[in-house]
Amino acid sequence: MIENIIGSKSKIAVLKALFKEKNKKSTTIRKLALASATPYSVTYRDIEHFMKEDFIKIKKNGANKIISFNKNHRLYQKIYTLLSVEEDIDEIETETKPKKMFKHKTGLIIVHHNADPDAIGSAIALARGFNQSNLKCEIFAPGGLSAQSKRLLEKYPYPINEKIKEYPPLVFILDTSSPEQLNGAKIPNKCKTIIIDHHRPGKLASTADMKIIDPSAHSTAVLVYDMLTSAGIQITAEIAFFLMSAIVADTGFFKLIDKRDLNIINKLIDLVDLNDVFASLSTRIEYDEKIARLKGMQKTEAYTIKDKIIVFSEVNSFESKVAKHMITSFADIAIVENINKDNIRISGRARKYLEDYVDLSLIFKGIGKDIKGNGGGHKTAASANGSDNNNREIVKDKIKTYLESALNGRIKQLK
Ligand SMILES: [Mn+2]
Repeated sequence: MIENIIGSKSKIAVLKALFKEKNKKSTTIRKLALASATPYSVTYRDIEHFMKEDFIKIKKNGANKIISFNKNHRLYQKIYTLLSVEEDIDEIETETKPKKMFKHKTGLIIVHHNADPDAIGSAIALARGFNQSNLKCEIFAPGGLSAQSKRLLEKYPYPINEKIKEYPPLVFILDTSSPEQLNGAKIPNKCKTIIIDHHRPGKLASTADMKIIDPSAHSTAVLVYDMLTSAGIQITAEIAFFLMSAIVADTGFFKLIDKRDLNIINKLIDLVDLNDVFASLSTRIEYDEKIARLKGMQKTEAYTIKDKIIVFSEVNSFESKVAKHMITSFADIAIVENINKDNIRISGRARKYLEDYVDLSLIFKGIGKDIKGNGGGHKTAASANGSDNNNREIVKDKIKTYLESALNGRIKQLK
């Protein structure tokens, strides 16, 4: 019975290794274990089994056991043919050389303006991966990089061009397909363009020569991962770092995650230290903004309407960021002014859950006129700019009155 000889995965692996070695004069169990990627003890057990079946012979040579086939075994030819044929197929499938994906030798990868970790991480992973298949790509970021993206490059530096002299014949567009996102960069018509993106198709999609556009993907990085692995490109630690950073960023630190993300994360996780990824992506606040936040806190005037906390404050810069910071830490509604000699800016923020009760855009439209300027925005985020800062008390009273009616309660100062 043939299954007596090749009845398990390990037996097949060991025999295949043995067939490979058969033209050599001798082999040992240790060598076979290595060649078949099978544990020594399992290899030993299988070899003993083959010996009992009289499929192989073992001679001792000092401490080593020398193994040879019993070519007279009635199944020898059958098994040899079977495993050698399969071996050829195996070799094709596990060929380590990456497939040549494009006939071109040079290409360009363009990313959208203020390139985020998904755009830049995908671009570098693609460039590094293509390099293994002999396509050299430069990266072009016509509208610069975001602060987070710059920090990714501290871990693995990579040259990013903010200007280029000439377009190569092959151009990849990553994480966007809208020309407006390319900061005025014009790709010549003669170039072949390939779009890899997870947003809804923009204008460039209609003229692209090839497009991998999948709005159901959470990041461009997962599309790049699929492209690289299907071409047999090896995912190095560097490629894994950039892809993982892109996935972490675009899933909001794993908040929005699907099976596809999880599968890829699972493949990447052994190659990356997630702490490095998190450290690179963590938000850092500039010194000037920290000072603005601190000053904003010191000048806070706090009120309550029932259980809601409303704060008014003033700063010299970063008024919208200070207001946002306040509603994420202690306030329900924050109104922050930025007063200069000849202009005034006011920023208002409310916690998201209040959008059914207040509409800051309404009140800010009105106060825009009081400060001789304009105002508007959304229900929970609005602003006004003007040139007249003499009506500040009127503005404050208007906001208070509006909030009393919107939140249906009396406003009281908190002391
Ligand atoms: Mn993205």
